[in-house]
Amino acid sequence: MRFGLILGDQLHHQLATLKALDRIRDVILMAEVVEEATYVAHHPQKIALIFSAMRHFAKELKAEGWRVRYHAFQSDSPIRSLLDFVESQQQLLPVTELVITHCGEYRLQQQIEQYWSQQLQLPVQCLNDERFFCSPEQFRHWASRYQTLRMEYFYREMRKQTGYLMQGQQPFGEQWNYDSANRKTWAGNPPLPAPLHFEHDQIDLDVLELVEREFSRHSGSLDNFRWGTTRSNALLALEHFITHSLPHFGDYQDAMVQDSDMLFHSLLSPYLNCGLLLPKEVCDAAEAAYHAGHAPLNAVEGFIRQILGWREYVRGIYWLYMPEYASRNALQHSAPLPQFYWTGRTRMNCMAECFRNTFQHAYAHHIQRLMVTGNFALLTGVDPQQISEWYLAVYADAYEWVELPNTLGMVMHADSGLMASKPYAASGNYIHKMSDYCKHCSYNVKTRTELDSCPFNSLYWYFMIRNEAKFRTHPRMGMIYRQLDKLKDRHQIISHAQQLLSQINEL
Ligand code: FAD
Ligand code: DLZ
Ligand code: SF4
Repeated sequence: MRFGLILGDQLHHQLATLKALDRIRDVILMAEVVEEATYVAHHPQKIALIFSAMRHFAKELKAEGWRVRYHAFQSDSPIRSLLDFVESQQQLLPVTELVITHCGEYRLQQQIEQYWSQQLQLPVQCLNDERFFCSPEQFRHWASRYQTLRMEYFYREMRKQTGYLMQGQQPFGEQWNYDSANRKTWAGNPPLPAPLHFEHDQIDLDVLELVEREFSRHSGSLDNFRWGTTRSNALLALEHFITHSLPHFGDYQDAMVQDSDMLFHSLLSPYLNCGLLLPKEVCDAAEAAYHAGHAPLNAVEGFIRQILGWREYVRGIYWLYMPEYASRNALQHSAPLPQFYWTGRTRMNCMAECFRNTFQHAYAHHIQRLMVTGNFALLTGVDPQQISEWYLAVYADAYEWVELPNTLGMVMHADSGLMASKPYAASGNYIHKMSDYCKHCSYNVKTRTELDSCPFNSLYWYFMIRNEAKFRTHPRMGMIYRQLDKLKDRHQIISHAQQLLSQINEL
């Protein structure tokens, strides 16, 4: 008899573990455990989504004839970790081997490789995770051929490999990337799709009650929990996105709007990351919408690029450079994370809006993460590990393999430009251009050094001044430094920014 351990982010019926095992002879193990639920202070909605999706998945496996041993969460249980659970089952059943699919996170994969087999006195077989388009080995091979690992070149290879939006070796529309067409602001038209709500069944209700009781000290509210927790609901979410939002996804991809939390984004990342959806079926559905004339090329290309390009690329970077990647800090940032990242209370309206979305829905769309909360952490020199822990905790889709490269590489420029050739630093002007947040803010986005000036403005220039030695000669940043040279209030900017940094929790 073999055990197959299935993790909370491996909830797919075609998982390699299930394909390798025999439903009559072998036993599936699944466990809700303290160690996984608390290695960061996960948003309660993230825990509820994972526990409920795990319970539904276990029920489906049983209905298909699998033998499943499931450990439901108990805070006082002696079973604290996944290893404890495997050990406890080993006492009860004559097991000869443990089979797992490669973990998403380095932390757990290392534990398994380093000591599980020895501690259990059991062979452990680790299978490749076939849910992705590109394996870590394939990515390593791709990376070995390039000096700089730009996403765009990786993406083009993946387009050729999969044939998405391709005519032979050439892209549809003769252009690989329609990003420049995807920068519109949104002022009420076209209307936003109605958000999708899923009825809670008894499993959801039990889990919501459990999470409320056990994890209420974690930041974030359960009140607006509206994630689907089964594969069939995740498929409905996919259909809802393709029908209502995909046609506008491209145009408004970078827009931000007061009180509009999702705009035309898909909200599919939590399902993709926990296994309820496969990236291939999501890209297939988007491409089919293009061929059916339902969505334009800029939208479909933009969407497929996020999944086939960015998502696969960040996973490749993660496995190529871990564990050393996690401690990178090229700009030597060490400031503590401001308290308002956990409370959401700040007078900066753009930040408050992103925090509201985050804590109400365990969600924020990409540009909120990158250009508002991320940009602020970059400008204020927050310790990359602290901001990284925050992103890993607060989103329903957060797993280290995708969160870490986005945070260290895209947001914090902590990997010396490995992922992003220049830092994504921006002043209030960018936020003003891409959103209506500044209209609702008590700070003034037009000034730099007044008492009520937008903090992003002086902090932006102070960041450029602090890092002048690194960036002045950067080929894509020359214009910024030419602008800086023309500023007459450089000294005031420095003292204003220093003043803000000294009382950052008051902003
Ligand atoms: P959409 O805008 O609808 O995009 C479609 C899909 O493309 C997403 O579902 C996602 O699977 C994929 N995608 C888009 N952008 C990225 C990207 N940069 N990297 C990887 N996949 C991408 N995404 C996560 O899935 N988990 C994380 O923990 C995570 N942490 C992030 C941290 C930071 C600091 C930043 C800047 C981005 C992070 N992202 C993360 C990427 C991105 O913000 C989310 O994937 C996206 O906001 C999820 O919302 P959506 O499903 O509505 O995405
Ligand atoms: C994120 C998460 C949480 C909150 N809880 C569990 C759990 O109790 N049991 C489980 O198997 N998985 C959980 N997960 C997902 C794991 O953390 C994830 O599988 C690992 O980080 C490896 O990617
Ligand atoms: Fe944000 Fe500045 Fe605009 Fe206020 S004025 S919303 S702080 S960018």
